[in-house]
Amino acid sequence: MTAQVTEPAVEPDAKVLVGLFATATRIKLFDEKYLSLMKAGQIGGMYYSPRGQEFAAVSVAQHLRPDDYVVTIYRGLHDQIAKGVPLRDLWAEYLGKAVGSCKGKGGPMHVTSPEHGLMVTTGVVGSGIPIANGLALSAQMRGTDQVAVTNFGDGASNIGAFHEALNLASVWKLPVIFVCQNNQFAEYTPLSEGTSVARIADRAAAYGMPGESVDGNDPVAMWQAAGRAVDRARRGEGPTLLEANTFRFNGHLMGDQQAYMPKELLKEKMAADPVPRFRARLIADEVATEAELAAIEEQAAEEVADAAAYALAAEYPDTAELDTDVYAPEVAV
Ligand SMILES: Cc1ncc(C[n+]2csc(CCOP(=O)(O)OP(=O)(O)O)c2C)c(N)n1
Repeated sequence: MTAQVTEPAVEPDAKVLVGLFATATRIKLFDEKYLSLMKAGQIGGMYYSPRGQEFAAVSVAQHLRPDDYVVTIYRGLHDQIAKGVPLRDLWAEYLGKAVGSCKGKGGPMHVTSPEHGLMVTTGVVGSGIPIANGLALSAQMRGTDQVAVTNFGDGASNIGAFHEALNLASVWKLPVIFVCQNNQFAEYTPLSEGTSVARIADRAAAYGMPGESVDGNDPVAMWQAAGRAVDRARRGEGPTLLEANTFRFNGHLMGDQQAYMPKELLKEKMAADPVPRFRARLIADEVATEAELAAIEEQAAEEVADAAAYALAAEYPDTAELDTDVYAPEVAV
């Protein structure tokens, strides 16, 4: 059984709601422009689109301070933007340019930006989860109230590192929020064929921590659940497993023909695209006007276009840089 949630829900104010929409819009437009340039053959490489999963990232990160930590995966653009990595740094890193967040040596699979708290992006499924424990342990040992969030997929919750990390985080009461962005597929395998439970949050009970399964496409429900988890961690009460139920619109990676995907399911999910749906909700609830949201979209589009142009015009790293920042300096013994 998943632990009961007893804390009352806090209602986000208009500033928070509009902020969530603005960040989700930046992610959506970045992703759409990136995909369009790939399709036009102007840029290459591997790309794992997070379209459809925006609020699983945005509604969590809204609770984080710049000095809090985030760990993410190859499908991490939404987590990176939500944590505050500037679009120019990101776009340049995705293209392997010298002005990228890792001087072009990380690429999309390894984006790191410690000054913004984006501590690591990993391509090895499940590997980021224990890293978040280490970050949280360092905060605990230094006596700060920083928290660490680790984002990963449903498939990663079947990896040994997930189970080991949840156990230890619970024993040591580490300030970690384990966010499983359950997009219903691990590569080409649907959840029911590879995972022993229907609700991944139920696994929390085995490790003596609260688990919440939330509609990850509902920005408010997600924001409320994340708030509870972040507050618990900051108060020193230990970790939470938060399952954000969501969906990915563009398959596993760019070029995936999605032959394994039931067409009707994809159609139904895309018709409920969380970003335009939230836009309509903000207008219907009179939180913002059509003109205000259109202005946000225009500004986001300009920012994305600027970052893309900046990255496309930038230089690749010089070969003389090949070994720089790769090896640790020798330590005298
Ligand atoms: C340890 C390891 N095993 C296998 C792979 C190959 N692989 C890459 S992504 C992926 C699926 C992971 O699915 P999930 O955790 O649900 O995340 P999603 O891609 O759906 O966001 C697999 C098996 C890998 N990168 N690392």
